[in-house]
Amino acid sequence: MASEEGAARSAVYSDAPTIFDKIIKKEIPATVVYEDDKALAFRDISPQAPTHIIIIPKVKDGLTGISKAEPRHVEILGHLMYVTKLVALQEGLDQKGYRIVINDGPNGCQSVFHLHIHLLGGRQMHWPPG
Ligand code: DGP
Repeated sequence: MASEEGAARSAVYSDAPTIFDKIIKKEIPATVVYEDDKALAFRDISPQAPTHIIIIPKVKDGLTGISKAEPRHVEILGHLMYVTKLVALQEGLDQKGYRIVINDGPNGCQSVFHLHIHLLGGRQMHWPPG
């Protein structure tokens, strides 16, 4: 079993601050590739592709995962999608393409309960995904 899958299986759902809050507050290091007033993008610590970037909202506001989205989150969700496109362009992924992923819950392999978009690129992706 991949370590990410093991982490997701043992993850306990919580609305408590996560490791991503420490990255937002610069309490732990991360390789940040994009930042604005609402969003932060940084390289995944356990990359699953040559380019693997995590895009998050700086304010979680209850958005522990996409399944918790409410009407008030529509604007930030749209912003995060647009930021993902900007980061893909910045990373030179736009010519050959890329994949974006949002894991949700145990079956979705979510291990960090702060909504995040995975941007994966730099290799051929396969379908169906694992
Ligand atoms: P998910 O399984 O969808 O919840 O993805 C969480 C991702 O977060 C996973 O791919 C690894 C990444 N991650 C976890 N902790 C850290 C960290 O401390 N730093 C960085 N850069 N990434 C992390």
